[in-house]
Amino acid sequence: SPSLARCELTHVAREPIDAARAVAQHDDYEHCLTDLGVEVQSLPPGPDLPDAVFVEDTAIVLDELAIITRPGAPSRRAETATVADALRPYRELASIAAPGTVDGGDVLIVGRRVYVGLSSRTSPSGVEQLQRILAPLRYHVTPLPVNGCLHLKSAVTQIAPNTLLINRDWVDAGAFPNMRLVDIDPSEPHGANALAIGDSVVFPAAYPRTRDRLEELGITVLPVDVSELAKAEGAVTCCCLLVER
Ligand code: CIR
Repeated sequence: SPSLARCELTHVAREPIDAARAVAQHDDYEHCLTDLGVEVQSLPPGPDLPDAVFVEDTAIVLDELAIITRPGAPSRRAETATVADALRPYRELASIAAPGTVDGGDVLIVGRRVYVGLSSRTSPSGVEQLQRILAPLRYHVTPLPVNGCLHLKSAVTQIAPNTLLINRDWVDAGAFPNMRLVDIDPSEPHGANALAIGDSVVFPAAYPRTRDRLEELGITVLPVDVSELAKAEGAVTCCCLLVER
């Protein structure tokens, strides 16, 4: 959105955002996905929806269906209509109803397990609705407290089979007893948000020390400069919804 500079902010201080630079960075991000063999379908900019670029928060896409969320920030609720239209050709749609709220950034799917962050954006009613929608599909929904960051996926994301990248200050590592955990470098607290596509991981260029840790494990890391989007409290998972076909 050309109004990105008016985005919601919760845990980071407002800094000037260069909208043109943000657009250029987003273009590079799209090219990175295209190079990985992803077919990118871009949605039109939302002039009055400052946070519209963060499409991840508006839907949860599973093999069986997509769930249109009800974002926790009222300023973001109108974002869902365009995303629902875009997903309808690919998935049956379910949705989260008032008063529940869910931001997709709070939803981490690992196999049949769906971890849901109880952040300032996602409410217990939203979690219950997810449980009701997903239990018949044999997904197990686990709510988790998150502290100090915007979303669960600010604190933990999947980077390889059975492997999570985590900032233990923001989420309890004990919630993932059977997974291999890779810690972010302590100097890069926002470094836990990585976007795994196939065998590669799209990752912010701003976190080289955490990147080194991933590469030491043999993971292919594709760095992208998302500095302007980071000023809007976004990172790499939040700018796309992955739909497997
Ligand atoms: C917000 O506060 O909603 C946006 N400024 C940032 C959302 C980032 N979303 C995400 O990481 N899933």
